[in-house]
This record gives sequence, C-alpha cells and structure tokens, in this order.
Amino acid sequence: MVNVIGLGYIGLPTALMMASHGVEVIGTDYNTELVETLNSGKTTFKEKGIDDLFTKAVKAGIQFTSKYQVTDTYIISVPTPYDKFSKKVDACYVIAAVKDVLKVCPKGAVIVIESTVSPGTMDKYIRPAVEKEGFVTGRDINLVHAPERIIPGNMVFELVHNNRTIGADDHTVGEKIKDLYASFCKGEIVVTDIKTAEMTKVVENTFRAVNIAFANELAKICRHDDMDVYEIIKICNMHPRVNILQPGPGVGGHCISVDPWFLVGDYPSLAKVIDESMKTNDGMPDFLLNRIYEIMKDNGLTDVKRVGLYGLTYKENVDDMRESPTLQLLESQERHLAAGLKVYDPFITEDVVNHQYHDLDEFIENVDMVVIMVKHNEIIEKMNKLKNKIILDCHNIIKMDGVYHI
Ligand code: SAJ
Repeated sequence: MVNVIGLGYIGLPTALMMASHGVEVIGTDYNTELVETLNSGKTTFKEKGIDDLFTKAVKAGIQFTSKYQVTDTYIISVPTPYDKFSKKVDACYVIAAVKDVLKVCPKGAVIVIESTVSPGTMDKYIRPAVEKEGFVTGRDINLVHAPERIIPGNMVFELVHNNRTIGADDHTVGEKIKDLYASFCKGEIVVTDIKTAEMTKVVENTFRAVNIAFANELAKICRHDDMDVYEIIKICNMHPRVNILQPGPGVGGHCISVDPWFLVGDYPSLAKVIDESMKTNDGMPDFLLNRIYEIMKDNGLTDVKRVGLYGLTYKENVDDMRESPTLQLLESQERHLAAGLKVYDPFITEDVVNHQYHDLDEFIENVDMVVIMVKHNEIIEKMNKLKNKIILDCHNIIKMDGVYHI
C-alpha cells in the first residue's frame, strides 16, 4: 500500500493515477475539510480529466483520510512555501510531513519526496531531521526524491506520458520506486542520485524561465522600434535550430517564477543570466502597466476605471492564481495610482480582488479597453464580444484590426 501525503495539485492526481492502475492507495491530508470534500465524491480543483480519473480511482478503492498510515511506501507532495523577499523556499512542511511519517512507519520504509525543493535540501535539512529522530538513513529509512514534472492544464495526460526522474541513495530502492511509478507512467524513468534529481527539477524550470525572459526582452526591443515581435519569432522559429517561446504579461505559477531563484540565491556570483532573466520576467507587469497608460493616452482615455483586465489566473484554462501576472499588476497599480482597473476571470468564481466581475458581458459593458492577460479558451471563442473596444492583447490571440500588443 502507498500512503500519499498531501492531496493538492500534485498529490491528488498522483494518488488517483496510482489507484486507478491497481496500486492500493490511501491519501492523507491534514486539511479535514479537503478530505471531507473528497470523501463526499467531489474533486477540489478544476483540471482536464481529473473528474473521470477520480471516479476510476474511487471505484478501485482509493481512500482519503487525515491519518498517516502504517505502510512501507510514502509519497510526500506537500507545498513548499516561498518567501518573496528572501527568494528562498521553506521546506518546513516537507520536514513536518517526514517527521509525522517517522512516528508511524516501520523500519525499512521508503519516503519519496515529490515536492519541489531547492538543490541540496535533502542533505541539508531532511536527512538531518530524520537522523535527529534516531533513524539511520539507508538502513531504517530510505529517502527518495521523485520531482513532479506535470503541467497544470494537462496534468492527467502528462502524468502518464512524461519521462520521470527518481533520485535515490540506493539503486535497488530507486528501481523499486521506478516499478511503482511504471504502474501508470509510459515515459522513460531514469534512476539517479538524490542531488542530481533535485538539481534537474530546478534546471528544467530555469531553462524555461530564461527562454521566456528572452522572448519578453525581444518584445521590449521590438516595441521600442515598432517591430512585430510575433512575426519575427514566427520566422526565426522556422530555422531548424531555433525555438523561441512567447512573450507575455509576466510569469506566474509556483514553479517557473520561483525555482530559478534558488540557483541565484545559492550561486549569486555565478548565476548571472538566470538572475537577469528572472528580473526581466518579474518586470513585465510594470512594463505592461506603462503600455496600458500609453494606449489610454493615445485613445484619449483618462479614467483607469474604464480599463478591464481579462484573466486572473497565472495561465490559461486553470483556476490557479499563484504568482499571477494580473495580481502582480494590480499590486503595482496600487503603488502607482488610485486603484480602479476592472477584472474578470471565468475560472475565479469567488471575489478575490476589488472591481471584480463574474459575468463576461457585464464586464465588457463596463469598460472601454480590455487587456487580455490570460488566453482562456472562453475569450478565444467569444472574441466577437470585444468588437468596438480598445484591445491590448498580451498573447496575440485576438485576430481583429487595430488590436494593440505588448
Ligand atoms: N509563459 C510565457 N511564455 C511562454 C510560456 C509560458 O510567458 O512561452 C508563462 C505562462 O503564461 C505562465 C508561466 O510562464 O505564467 C509558467 O507557465 P508554464 O505553462 O510554462 O509552466 P508551469 O509553471 O505551469 O509548469 C512548469 C512546467 N515546467 C516546464 O515546462 C519546464 C511543468 O512541467 C512543471 O511540472 C511545473 O512547472 C512545476 O511544477 O515545476
């Protein structure tokens, strides 16, 4: 039996996937409300394919509880909070979960950490925490790091099809955990050591962050001399060895906007390109705010209350707002002038910011200018509703005359 600890964005789909592929799974979360919701037959967030997967897993016998189980395999996927100012990740929840596991687990148990941690965390914090409790790692407890790699919006597909990395002290233990993941994962599963696994996870997200920063920098260069960045990227990408990403209003989420800072924090005099890239991405909401003022001025619009931001989530077709560029922009706006920008997102049904709308038509009716912050399918399908509005499209998805871009 596998006890999955932490039933959030990663733990829940992982537990459901294993259960629906013949593994006996019990999911544990200290949030009793969340456990009750799952036990009442409902999932806790929106994600393509998750409801069907949930039904299959429940049929296969998955259970949800707040108690830690006595078993030989634990998978920990609890959040790793990130401090915006120190740019450091705090492994406190992971350590707390490991300590709780140690209270119940038999000798020889394997603890797999899926949560993203900064490179070196296992040796610096987790291993000492285990040994402080009187356990010898490698003998009484086997530690494994199996970083998750799935992308919100396509998690269920990617869980099955992505390649995976398993970092273990002991190769035999690594192979055993590889077999467990192979119950559902059709990708290649590489077994390596823990530090390498920690580093690969952060490096993958850093690669993407640096490449998004490059696209954002190109957008700024092109804006400066009135060139079409999308046309330029499209043509460059026809070269067999060029693959530029897309500029945008900023980088959100709890991964690409966070993980690369771990490398900057640990190697300040070495990680120069990464540092500049992160600053470029973090600066995009401010750049965009200036662009909004510029377009307002060009169109004789003086009242910021007549401008609406479409999209609050950090990217399209998910309900996750963590580090979202829209929230960053709203924060920045409050520093610069009286707040007033209107906001709407079809995925956010509760009130989270001022001047928020819950109906697309009503939102559009109350603004003269719409800024497309997030390319939800809804607005692609209903772009006709934007006719006669001033449009600033941060994703180049609105195919109409007179649309402004970043
Ligand atoms: N973005 C751009 N331009 C692009 C692509 C993305 O501005 O061309 C922005 C998005 O709008 C979003 C942010 O970047 O605000 C991040 O979105 P994303 O879709 O690139 O990635 P995440 O954060 O949802 O998920 C990433 C993935 N990592 C990589 O692709 C290397 C995923 O596989 C990881 O599992 C996840 O981080 C994680 O949990 O670490």
